[in-house]
Amino acid sequence: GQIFRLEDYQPSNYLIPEIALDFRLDPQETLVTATLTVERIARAPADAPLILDGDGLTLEALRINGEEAATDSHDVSPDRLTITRLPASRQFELTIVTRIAPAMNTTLMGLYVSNGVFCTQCEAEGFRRITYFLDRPDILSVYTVRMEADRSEAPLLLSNGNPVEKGVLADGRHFAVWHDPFPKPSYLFALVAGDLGVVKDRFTTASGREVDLGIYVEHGKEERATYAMDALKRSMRWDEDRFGREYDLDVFNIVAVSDFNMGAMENKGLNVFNDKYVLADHDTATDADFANIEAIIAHEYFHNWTGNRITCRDWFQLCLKEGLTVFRDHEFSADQRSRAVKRIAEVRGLRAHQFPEDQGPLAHPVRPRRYREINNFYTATVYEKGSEVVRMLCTILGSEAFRAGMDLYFDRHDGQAVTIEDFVKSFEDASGRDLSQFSLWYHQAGTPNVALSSRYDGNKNALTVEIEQSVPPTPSENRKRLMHIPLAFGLVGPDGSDLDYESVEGANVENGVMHLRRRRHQITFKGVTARPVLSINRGFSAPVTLSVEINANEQLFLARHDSDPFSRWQALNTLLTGALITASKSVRGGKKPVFDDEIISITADLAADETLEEAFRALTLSVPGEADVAREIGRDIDPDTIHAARKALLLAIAQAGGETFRKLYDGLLDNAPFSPDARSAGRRALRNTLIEFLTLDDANPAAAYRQFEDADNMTERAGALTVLAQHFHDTAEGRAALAAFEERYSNNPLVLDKWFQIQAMIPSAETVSLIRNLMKHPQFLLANPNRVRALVGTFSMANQTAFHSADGEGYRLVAETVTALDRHNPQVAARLATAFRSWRSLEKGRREHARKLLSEMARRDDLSRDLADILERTLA
Ligand code: B3K
Ligand code: ZN
Repeated sequence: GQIFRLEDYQPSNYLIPEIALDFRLDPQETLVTATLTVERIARAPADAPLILDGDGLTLEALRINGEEAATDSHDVSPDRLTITRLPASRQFELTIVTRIAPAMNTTLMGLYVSNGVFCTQCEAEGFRRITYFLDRPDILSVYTVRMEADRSEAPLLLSNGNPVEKGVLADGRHFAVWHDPFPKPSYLFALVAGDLGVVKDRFTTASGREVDLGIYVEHGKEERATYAMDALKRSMRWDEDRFGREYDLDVFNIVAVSDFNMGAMENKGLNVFNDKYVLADHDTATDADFANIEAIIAHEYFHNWTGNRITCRDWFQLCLKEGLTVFRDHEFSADQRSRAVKRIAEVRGLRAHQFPEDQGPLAHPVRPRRYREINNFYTATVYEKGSEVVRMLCTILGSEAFRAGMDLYFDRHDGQAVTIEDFVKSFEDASGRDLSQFSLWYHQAGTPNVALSSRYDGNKNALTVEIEQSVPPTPSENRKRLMHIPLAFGLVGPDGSDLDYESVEGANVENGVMHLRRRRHQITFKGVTARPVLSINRGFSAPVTLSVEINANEQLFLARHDSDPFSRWQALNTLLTGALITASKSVRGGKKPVFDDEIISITADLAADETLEEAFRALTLSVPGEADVAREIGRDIDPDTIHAARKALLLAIAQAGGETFRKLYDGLLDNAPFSPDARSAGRRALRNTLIEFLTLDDANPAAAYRQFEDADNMTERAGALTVLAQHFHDTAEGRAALAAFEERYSNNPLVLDKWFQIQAMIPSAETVSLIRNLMKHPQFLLANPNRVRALVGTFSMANQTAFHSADGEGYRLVAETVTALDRHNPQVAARLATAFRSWRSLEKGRREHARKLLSEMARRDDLSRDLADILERTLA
């Protein structure tokens, strides 16, 4: 397949300042008439051909300046329309008529039908499935969209921008016209037509613009969209307060659809959402669902400035909008909830998803230099590491200079399609700092490692820290340059508060941050009056791995006393991970795992410490996952031994917690009516963490079953069901709870997804056949991405023992699903296939099973470009 390279970027010879689209909507056969104002740029030769992108299109008619185009003036295929004979004038009009079949479109890219609703998804390259176009983000056009449809099938007709006209037509049809005054790239085009219910509200912007807000959902589900509406209004206000960014149209609409390839899409003025990220009430959604809805509503809304008003020059610049917008939504959630808890969750997510990507065959820089299929680059690296890079920029510059840089960026580039270089330059110019070494974070793949040791000289009152950075090699990048790594730190004194120092040499140290720029630094702090414990990478200021020479006592000290809550959690997490690695080695050697009493007791102590917020205590009590431990072990992994070690640790904590945990659990029960706020969610999180220990300590499912039955909200109901499925799936209680849940929610596919998910995680030799059966469940549909992700996606990502089962049957299940899915929906198939990305780090038997299946899949000659690309890179 063709490889696209950053260095080959060429500006287009033609621009399309305006486009009028006319849709005769029909599920089987939709006619699309696109009228383009085309402009040849001044320096292009007059005979430059106009090459328009298509994807599976049928051309019905082509007119140039209103005249039918001669057959020898152009060359057409489903994937391309090349016009070689064009008017001599620099500006002319093209009319293109195409015919498409939305109901047959299973890829969920372009125009398709979901549950009877016409909707579109154009990012990255879906617009070319609607009409021939210069389908690239640096072509910005003003859109006018006219839609015509059956009035009873599609009473609602929406597109980008503001509504301008509507009316009734003959034969039970009607039409609407929308106009978007802001020039935009084709990937932000959207249309929705169908019969939906709506929640309406209003928002007045800081400068007094009245905005009509609408969230469209299936009839009867309107109540469940009220939380999303609230989150939207809070997002709009926050972007004004924090970044000075106001909304710019008279309407802002969100539509929830049930068939969607990802979370949501930021189309200008018309966001389209996976209904999973809109619909919530306490009976059907967990606190995690509420938090996700809040974050994704905010994310898509924030794109209006970071992505839409200022967009990407080309798809290599994807992180320009995604990394930045993730940073913005993280900050929003941190302000709405607990900053420390949010930060810990972000770092756990980064380590679980981005680190394995960066450390495996699919590693790529935050700004990639080449791709075969751009849809495979909507990755944790582009999004999450991209956000970490922006966070570091903020740490390095300080929040004032950071804000000045953002303001300059908005000022300078509003209405443009730009690059990462333009973005970084705004910060250089606003702050007067040289960010060239810092920019390597965008260009160099791999997770840097920082090795560190320290010694204290009591006679001289001096602490000396030796630091060395290294960046591991990644595919096609062997030699790495030295990075600028900002490490926030503290010198924690004997009473737990940070010690001062008089002077420092060996590196630039300011505002509690060491700036590493060389391979090695020897940093000496003078005037340190007592022996400190070094707390390093506070708040996870840099996305690196650490190799620190620090003994367990110092780590325990930090877990109890560090003033930075993130670092307290991190210290404990490091201890627990270390204990699990040692324990799994014991298991592998046929020995019984043993755990240090101190580690067990501190975990129990922190959980019970009422001076800490409940959500934080729940996090300290969540033992690192099996995948976290596997990642730290890094090679020759045997998931069964990790599972056994972790189970032993859970038991040890459960027994140590005993009565204390029971009292704590009972004390957290409150009779207040349900509220999704952070504090209440924290209490539920802690209860859910405790119930696992209580049932393990009892060796009996009764307590979890009671919670399952008594729960008045989904968080506690699903939490209890998870514990039952994880540890007691073959007991009467386990079976009864699963059956009751299925029965209660049999008509709600989004909730049934939780039931699929919880079963997909059962650590049992029977799980593969259980999943094969569940795939025959009447509510399971291979065509629906949410169902596939809930059942097979969860299995591959969150069931270490069964997915990696020693006989290779887990791999076979996923491989078969990927192959079957690839024929309908290549994007989701390719994403599912990334579950194999760490196959080389497994022990030999499993590695061989994975290699065989991957090679078999790769040999097929009917693979999509999406899947072929993932398989090829995974095997390379
Ligand atoms: N920009 C979209 C993602 C599009 C994915 C295309 N394969 C959602 C988001 O990041 O906000
Ligand atoms: Zn985004």
